Amino acid sequence: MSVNAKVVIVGCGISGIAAAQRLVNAGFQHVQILEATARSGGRVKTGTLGDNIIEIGANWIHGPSEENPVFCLARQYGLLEPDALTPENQAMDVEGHPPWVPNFFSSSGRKLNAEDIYPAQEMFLELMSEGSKFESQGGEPWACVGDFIRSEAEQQAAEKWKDIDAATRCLRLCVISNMLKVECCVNGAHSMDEVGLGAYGLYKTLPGLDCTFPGGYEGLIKNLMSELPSDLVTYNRPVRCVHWNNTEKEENSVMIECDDQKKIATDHVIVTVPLGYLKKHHSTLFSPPLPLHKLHSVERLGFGTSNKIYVEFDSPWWDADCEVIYLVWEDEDGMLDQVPDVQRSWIKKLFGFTVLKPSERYGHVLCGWIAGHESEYMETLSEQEVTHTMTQLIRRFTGNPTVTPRRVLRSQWFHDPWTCGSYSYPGKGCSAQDLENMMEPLPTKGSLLQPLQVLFAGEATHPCYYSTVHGALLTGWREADRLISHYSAISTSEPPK
Ligand code: 6YU
Repeated sequence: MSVNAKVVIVGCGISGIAAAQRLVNAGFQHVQILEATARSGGRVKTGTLGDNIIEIGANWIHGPSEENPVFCLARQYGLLEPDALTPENQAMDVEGHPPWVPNFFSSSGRKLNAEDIYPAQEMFLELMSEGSKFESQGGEPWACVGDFIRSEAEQQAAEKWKDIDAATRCLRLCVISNMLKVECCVNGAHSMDEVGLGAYGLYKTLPGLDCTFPGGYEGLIKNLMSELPSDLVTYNRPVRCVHWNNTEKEENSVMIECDDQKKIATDHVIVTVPLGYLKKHHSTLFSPPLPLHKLHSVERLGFGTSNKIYVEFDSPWWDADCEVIYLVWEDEDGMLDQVPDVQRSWIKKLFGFTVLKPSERYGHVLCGWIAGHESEYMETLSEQEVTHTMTQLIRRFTGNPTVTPRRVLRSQWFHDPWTCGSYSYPGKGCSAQDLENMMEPLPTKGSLLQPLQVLFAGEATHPCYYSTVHGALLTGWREADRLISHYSAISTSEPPK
């Protein structure tokens, strides 16, 4: 098939690249990507800390197994380590919670005994799994995951832990606060009080123990880009407005207006901008504006911030087999995942660290995780202030007043003007219909206008793999396939010449 229709793709993240790849391979002759920044990859972004390769954006392949297209591509390009390729690794079903070896430290400078903590962790994970089953019931009687967890945990703690000493019970409830902060990072939400319980179960996990790219996630982007024509992407070309239902010019129904005033006429546009950007700029990005039902879904879906703070040390203060470090604040009651005074105590939102492995490759590097408004505030501080606060934090939790990081580096996704946060989650009152609305092309079905003028891809448009790289990639393929089917239907219905 050779298709002459013009397609413009807005955004050169994984979804935009995937859409372009599929269209070019199907014979579309006029495909163009307009990217606001100077690089491809969007939220797949690899950087360095000293000599180490680190991920500023996406970290893992979630569920690396046959059904995951990111895994299959990474394997095809030879980007993964042998461990990740084994059938055993692919078969492990951990439901999004990898069984990492933990170390627990407390705000009084003690290393906690894991046995004291496990009952709280176990209870929390059971509740989270229960929470994901509310899908069809609208979440009643709880609107959000936070309320559900608190209410159930309080009741269960009163029953199950009634015979244990008050200090251990109190500590376990502090562990629940810590676990809620972990979930804020996993979900990219400010608080689990903002994550809707009714739609929480929409997210689906794939089998396979999460794995990383030893050479960096961007290796995937580079390989995909090398298969596309080199002039397909125009960098540093932000799109200001998509004029659809364009009546000024007869041939093309869409006119793309760029920040530099350049205008590009096209038949179709695939918009892949992040939901955070869409929330902020939808009123100027589309003319005519988005239909109300679509707009309401853009508003109902959540898009928060989850940031990383990498910290490198000369020597480890954690166990050799440790894969994740949890920092438990002992003065927190009420199972809260938000700090009362963001400016003074933002650091209390950092749940802890994942350990970069193997140490032979990375040395002693930790990745700290912090979500929410606290994380957005952290972005406004100077590097020295962040380093100082991290140093104080680690000294306090280890009880070692001399431990000093060698280097610190943090991400700043909220202040990235083309992303405005990290990834999407189902907000309160959200349902599967909102994700359907997100992916619905314009003009909507039933209209007599030129069909498929504006199509929507990007992680926040996937019905069950939102917030992930594989979800984003699949949405790019989905929208390309929509156009491919459209043109194959036209070509088969044309009378023979
Ligand atoms: C994953 C992971 N991961 C950590 C962090 C982040 C994300 N994700 P893009 O934004 O890439 O592209 C859009 C482009 O558009 C971009 O280049 C812009 O510059 C451009 N643009 C914008 N405006 C424009 C304009 N006006 N004109 C022109 N261009 C414009 N995913 O699989 N594994 O470990 C993580 C993580 C810190 C920030 C992640 C992870 C999310 C992915 O990175 C993300 O989904 C995709 O890269 C998005 O691709 P895209 O093409 O859609 O947009 C149980 C349960 C609960 C549910 N959640 C559980 C899942 C957990 C998700 N975990 C993520 C965790 C981490 C650590």
